[in-house]
Amino acid sequence: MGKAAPPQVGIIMGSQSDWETMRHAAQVLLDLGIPFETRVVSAHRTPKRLYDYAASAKGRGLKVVIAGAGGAAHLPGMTAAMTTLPVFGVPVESKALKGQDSLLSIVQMPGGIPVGTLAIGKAGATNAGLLAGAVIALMDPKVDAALEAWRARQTDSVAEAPVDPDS
Ligand code: RP5
Repeated sequence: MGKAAPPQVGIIMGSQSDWETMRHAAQVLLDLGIPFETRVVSAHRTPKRLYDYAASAKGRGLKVVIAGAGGAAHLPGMTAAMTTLPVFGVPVESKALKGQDSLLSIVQMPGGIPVGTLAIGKAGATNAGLLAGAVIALMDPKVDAALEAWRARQTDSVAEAPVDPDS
């Protein structure tokens, strides 16, 4: 059996509870045939794990990091502080403030340390996967074709007129 391809995208999240959201980024990468890894890395509960992950990401061959977190969501920003890889931040919907806290924590980065911030929740995770795919597609024609096909399937799936769900 051949060796598995090394991951090109790292999907990290602050907690196991974020996986329900972040799995939508993983699904897009699976659809596009991009090898990726998933890790729970908390800026607050496992700061050393975060340091080690971010500091080693580029050297290990990752091209993009997708970081999802909720509440006081420091994970994407702290990751971006320690790597020059593109970092896409996904605000996870929090219970108390519906993810507005997550969004504001992630989006308001100081100039010089960029995080590409997505929408709150599933849409943001899906789009983070697509943006990571778009970055990899610049270097990989197979992924480019898969991304074009993904978008074409989506277009084809949109009905011309609404259907009554009861019929
Ligand atoms: C953040 O706190 C995580 O990213 C998560 O969204 C939130 C809640 O974490 P749990 O208490 O569910 O582990 O660090």
